[in-house]
Amino acid sequence: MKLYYKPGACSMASHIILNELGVSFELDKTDTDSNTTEGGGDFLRISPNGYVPALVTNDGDIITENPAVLQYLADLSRDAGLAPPNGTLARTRLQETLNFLSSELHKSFGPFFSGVELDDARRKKADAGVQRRATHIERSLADGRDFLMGDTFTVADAYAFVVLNWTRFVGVSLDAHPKTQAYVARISARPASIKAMIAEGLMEQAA
Ligand SMILES: N[C@@H](CCC(=O)N[C@@H](CS)C(=O)NCC(=O)O)C(=O)O
Repeated sequence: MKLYYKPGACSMASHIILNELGVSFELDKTDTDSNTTEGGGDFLRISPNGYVPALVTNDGDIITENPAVLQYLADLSRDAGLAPPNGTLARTRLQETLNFLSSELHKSFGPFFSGVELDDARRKKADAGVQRRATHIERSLADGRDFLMGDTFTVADAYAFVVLNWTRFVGVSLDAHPKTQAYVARISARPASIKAMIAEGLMEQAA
């Protein structure tokens, strides 16, 4: 398998899951401005919409869109328990959460990454958008659960972690969401997350 990624971008969720699975895979660093990749390909031939993640499977199929890539990876190993079985209510709940992460939480960061300098009013509005979605995460964790779907780590946690971690880079505070802060620290400390962050240059290898 090959994962097209950008350092620290949403594609890092799939990178974390590949590490969790312990399967062999290649990475190809992508520049979505020039649509080129370190491997030398024309990225638009891989992902015509020009964004990561894009996963090339061992059979040569190309999968895009975070919720689809993450569920494809989870379904490679029932034993890894990264998603409940298809056809169950628990799987529908996971899909509900992945859709929230993709279309609500992830997209609420759009203004910060638009390339346009945000004036105070726009920054405040963008911050409020993230806070509103973080409130939903905080509510989901209110019963003391360790992970978004309950007691078990799933692909939703990798995606939520990567997106919530962007708050550190864009200057959004999670202080109003203490359970969410602890959750981010918890997922960040997983060996698979640390390995992905080191490989993508977000973290230094411990001496
Ligand atoms: N709907 C897509 C959105 C993916 C996305 O927003 N990718 C960002 C990185 S987090 C990207 O590659 N942006 C570059 C661009 O849009 O040019 C998904 O869920 O996979």
